[in-house]
Amino acid sequence: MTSQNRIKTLTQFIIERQSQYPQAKGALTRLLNDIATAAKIVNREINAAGLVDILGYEGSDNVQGEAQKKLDVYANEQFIQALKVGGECCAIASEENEKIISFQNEISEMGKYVVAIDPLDGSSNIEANVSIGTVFSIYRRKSDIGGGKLDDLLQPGVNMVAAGYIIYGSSTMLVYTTGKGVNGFTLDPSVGIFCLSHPDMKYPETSNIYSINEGNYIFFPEGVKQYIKYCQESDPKTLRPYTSRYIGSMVADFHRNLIKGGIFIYPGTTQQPNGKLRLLYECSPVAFLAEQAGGKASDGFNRIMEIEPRTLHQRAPLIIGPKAMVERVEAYMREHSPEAAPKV
Ligand code: P6P
Repeated sequence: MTSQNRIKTLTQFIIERQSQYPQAKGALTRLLNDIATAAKIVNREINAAGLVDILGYEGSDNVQGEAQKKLDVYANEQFIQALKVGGECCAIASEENEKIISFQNEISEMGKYVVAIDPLDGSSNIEANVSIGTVFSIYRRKSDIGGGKLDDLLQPGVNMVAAGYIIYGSSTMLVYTTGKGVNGFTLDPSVGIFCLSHPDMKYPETSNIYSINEGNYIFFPEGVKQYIKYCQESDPKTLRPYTSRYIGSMVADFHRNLIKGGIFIYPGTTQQPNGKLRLLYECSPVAFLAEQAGGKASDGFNRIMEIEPRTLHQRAPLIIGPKAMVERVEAYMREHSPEAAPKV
């Protein structure tokens, strides 16, 4: 096998990249590997879910008031456990937990990082066998000793050290960035190793996919309605009418649009002015990835990564994709829906 097509594993890649940070001592490397380990365990259960009685409801509700599926609970437990024993993380914010989980054991209290995570996004699709995902973001702690604090988690996206997602689909992939580009790794389930399959991921130059739940059309701001009309006009030189693709699983929609090109919009509506998606562990991590892939992420008026979170489960409108597509939506929002600008 010649060197140029030798398989590069996630572990090899992370260690190689660590050498680009002179001050790095391996903590982030170990943290990313802890996340990858938990992802492999969750992946195994998701693939087995159809076989054993793990589908259905755990019987409890999470902080969102959503009935928790067993896999939601299982995934949350796996990531929390992996990060707790890994010792590099001193606190977690999870979609499944109302408050932060602060690790008080003597190893984790020395952890330099905190993690915000949606352990299983899109879980309402589990029974339909639609791709679902884990989304995570990593920050340096601000506090200096002891278990992590709420303030360690309430940081804007520009402070992020790393972000990524795992998509559990026809194949399982881990896609992440540490601020030097986006790289995708596909799991070889026969040996349980993530292998580099999508180096240096970038949005395609031209894109013609738009992803939005048009069932909410009547609740959209006028600026979004005008943009949908723009997508549906016929103009072959700008590849319109665009193709509508929306699967109701953000990780799957985001991943497809990153690879094929396309914009994903979950706007604020008259019913939910801040939209549905959570800033800390959904919008900010994919915003970091989008920017690193040459794209843009906005709430319609502001850069997602500059929004200062006030609360752990705060929502934000999300318009994310190739820069030109996002900027067109922002122009429509400024012209037709200035009143929708989030009150900072
Ligand atoms: P709607 C899944 O529940 C989720 O949080 C995202 O993964 C997805 O993009 C969105 O909600 C779908 O929401 O209102 O279109 O069903």
